Amino acid sequence: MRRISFRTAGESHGRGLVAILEGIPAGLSLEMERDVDPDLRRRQGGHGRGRRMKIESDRADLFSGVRLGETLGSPLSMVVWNKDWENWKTAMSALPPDPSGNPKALKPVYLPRPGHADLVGLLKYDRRDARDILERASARETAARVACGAVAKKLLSEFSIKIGSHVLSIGDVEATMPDELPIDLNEAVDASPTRTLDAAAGDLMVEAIDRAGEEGDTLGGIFEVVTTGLPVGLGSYVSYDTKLDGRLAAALMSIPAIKGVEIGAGFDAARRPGSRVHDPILPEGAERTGGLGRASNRAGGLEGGVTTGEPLVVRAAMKPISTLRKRLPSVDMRDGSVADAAVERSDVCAVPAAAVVGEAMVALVLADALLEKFGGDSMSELRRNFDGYVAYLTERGYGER
Ligand code: EPS
Repeated sequence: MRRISFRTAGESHGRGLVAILEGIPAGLSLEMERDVDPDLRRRQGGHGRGRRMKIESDRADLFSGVRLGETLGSPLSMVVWNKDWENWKTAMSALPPDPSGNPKALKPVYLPRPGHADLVGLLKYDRRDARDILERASARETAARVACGAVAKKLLSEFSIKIGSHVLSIGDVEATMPDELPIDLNEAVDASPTRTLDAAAGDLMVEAIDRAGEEGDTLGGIFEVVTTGLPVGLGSYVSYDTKLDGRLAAALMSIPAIKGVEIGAGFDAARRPGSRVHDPILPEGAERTGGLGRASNRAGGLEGGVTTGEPLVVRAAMKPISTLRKRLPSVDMRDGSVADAAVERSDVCAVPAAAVVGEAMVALVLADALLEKFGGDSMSELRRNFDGYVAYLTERGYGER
């Protein structure tokens, strides 16, 4: 990211998650309760979440960057406190352990879970206790990302750019998609326990999650993030690292457990002839698409790594969570003996929550691309630059230039 950058810190059962977000222009109206906390709540939901989500009620505690309801242009810092910290003060203490204390109170983990970062982390960082690894590798970190993403979303919403998500499949249960997506995607799916548009498939997803839970297993799935209102021209084809496809894919792949990303028709485009992939250009369309339109949107809103102004459609595939009560073979890292992997409290399925994290990552990439194209230290400057470009698109016309 060039214009926007963020960093998170914090362990799953430490005091809390910290987020620092830089690059938001001055003058953005921002209130945590109104603009950030609702997304933190949405991230906590979904059928298949574990007991931890009953302990937490995540909200963002703002430390800096906003005065009297508006951003200052300075770094924003936010903390999401972990309520569970109260139960982990001994195990997660920053102080050296009490030699006379009970070693079990430190909640060590010696049996790495296949699929988690436990084993690679133990070897890479030369630790004995996998708790040193899993506390940071935990997907709890995504709460801090969602806080940053919510601010990016607020910035984008000032330009009528809206981001929503929905779940396409969980395990082998696939939702059937309507021909047209609802205008407010989140409003349509947030009440569904699996955040899916197909109610019948949603019921089957709930059943599949319950069955997996009873069997001590876990389930992954696929979610889609859709952004509307984008102007043509964000991102660029000129260099590998300016292409928006790559920037979006990297951002989504950085979410824990994401193993695949598709844009538009994605992998399916590889199976079709070009005539059934590319989107015919039509001589009429919206202001933000330069007065031109498309007969279809199989490109998913990107051509040459640049936004076309059609809805941006990205999908991500999440593998099943790696903590299994149906334990897989592992090795005891104290003596090398064969033993079943450790079981930590965890979720059976977190695909609906991952979709909310996906929205956050897409928002951060798009806010970055928006500021890269239009610049501006203040919202008014950004607005002037944006409006000037849209005016150019409207007036551009055809023929000799
Ligand atoms: C999570 C918090 C964690 C897990 C989950 C995500 O809480 P705890 O470990 O206390 O149950 O529920 O983390 C994982 C699935 C993982 O593999 O690390 C959260 O806030 O999203």
